[in-house]
Amino acid sequence: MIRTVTVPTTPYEGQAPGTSGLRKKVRVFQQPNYAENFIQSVFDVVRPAPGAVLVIGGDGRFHNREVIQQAIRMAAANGYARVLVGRGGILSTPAASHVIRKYGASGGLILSASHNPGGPDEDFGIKYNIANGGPAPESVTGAIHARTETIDRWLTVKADDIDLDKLGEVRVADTTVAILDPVADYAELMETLFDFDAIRAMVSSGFTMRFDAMGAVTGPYAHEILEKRLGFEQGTVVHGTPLEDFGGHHPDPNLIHARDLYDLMMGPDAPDLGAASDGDGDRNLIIGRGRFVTPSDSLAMLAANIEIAPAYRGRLTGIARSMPTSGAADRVATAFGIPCYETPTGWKFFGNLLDAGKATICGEESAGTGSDHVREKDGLWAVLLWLNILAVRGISVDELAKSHWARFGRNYYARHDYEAIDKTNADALMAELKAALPALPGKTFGPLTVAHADSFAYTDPVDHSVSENQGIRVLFEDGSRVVFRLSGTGTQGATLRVYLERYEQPLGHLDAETAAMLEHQIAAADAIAGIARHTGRTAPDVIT
Ligand code: G16
Repeated sequence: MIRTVTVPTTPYEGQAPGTSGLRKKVRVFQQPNYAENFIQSVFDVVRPAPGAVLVIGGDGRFHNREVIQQAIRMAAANGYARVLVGRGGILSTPAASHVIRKYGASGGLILSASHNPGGPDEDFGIKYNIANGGPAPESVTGAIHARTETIDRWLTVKADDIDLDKLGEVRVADTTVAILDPVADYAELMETLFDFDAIRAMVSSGFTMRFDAMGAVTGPYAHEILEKRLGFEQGTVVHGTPLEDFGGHHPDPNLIHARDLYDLMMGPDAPDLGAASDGDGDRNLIIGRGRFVTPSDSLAMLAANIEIAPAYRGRLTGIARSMPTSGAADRVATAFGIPCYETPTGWKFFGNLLDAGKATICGEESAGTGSDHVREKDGLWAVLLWLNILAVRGISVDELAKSHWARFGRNYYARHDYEAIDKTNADALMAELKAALPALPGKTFGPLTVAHADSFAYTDPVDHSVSENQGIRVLFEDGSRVVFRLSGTGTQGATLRVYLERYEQPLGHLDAETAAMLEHQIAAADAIAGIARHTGRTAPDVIT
């Protein structure tokens, strides 16, 4: 059955070409043909071969089920032999990545707007992952984007909605649709990576934790793995039922949106470990009793200890981090004599490095950490690796952080976000900044002198593709830096992110206040970019 397209706008309008997925308000997605245009554009670009398998799942947010039913009919009309769907339409992003790999699927549709809020007036999203389980690379997302601009029809079959809550197989036209347990394959994979016995022993000797699933997709995974398999007492997992609106919260595991967890961890009743994950389960937050660990530090600390976990013994070939992520991981790589790759922001840039065995662990400042076990960042995986390390080393998070800094030094780090600013002003700020780069070296800002300033470009070491304009870096002579980028994931106006970093030697001030340590970098960032002048804002909305 062929449907003619009537939607006047192209789905991607307003999003940069190459953005991994489509992310818009639910109301936008509810327009007739809107999601269908995007899904058909994906199918037109990837052209499923005979026998092809497609995975479909999402984070359970509002509008998930409607789009899944439509996507199943469209997959049938586009010739997929088999479609694998998580029960209830649920699959966390890392679980979807694993299912794609395990069952040899040609790709998958993941329905999520990640950490953005959900509900009728909030956000929705769809992204396509390729056969390696990872986000589609820019060559594919660019082709999908181009196709959305010319598409004039989409294909579907006439079939009723199927029961998404019943495990088993049904036929939709000539396609077999299998409803899978969304947790089972993922939980089994985790058991092969980590020393569950060591963690169980630590739990039975009194180690406690709180895991905040934030009303989002990781609830069922965390109940099964942490409470059922590892023996943490019931109630360890809070907000563990995926809700269409995430209980009205913003499922972003940071110090603003996971404030309750932070307060608990800083108070007298703190358990040994506090952790949280986001809407689709790929991000993580780690807080020890009285000790918050930045995502950049978490990457470095996990990398330095990853060989403790059984599946990684003798296997750390390299580390990869996104450019705005702090250089803490680089110190570990240097000490271990292995490479550390600096990629643009976006998990898709890690795919080639992981496929080629050049990197074993990857991470980003935006609270994503993962390894070559799947091709997405993985929130629960990071929590389990922390647990495995703490269980074997027999120390607390705070002790581990302090011993890490005493060995490698500490990268003080903060990100300042200016949210929902006018897009024209944001573009003007970035354009002016870029034009000013050549004149910056040698200039001084308080005690800081600019050593180097550029617009970050990346050449993929595997396929040699080049990605330009990936953020502005200003490096100072003392080794500190500021980085400026516009977010690619916001759905309202523009979000300016300013990343601030300063390194302190092992014998320096290792336990100082971050804001005080970054005082000069903060002042320099405003002076260099004219943030207040362009945005009218004198302070960031969010500091992480
Ligand atoms: C997505 C990507 C991440 C990336 C983040 C950047 O995260 O998957 O790899 O770090 O966007 O966000 P922004 O452009 O807003 O800084 P997620 O968790 O939203 O899928």
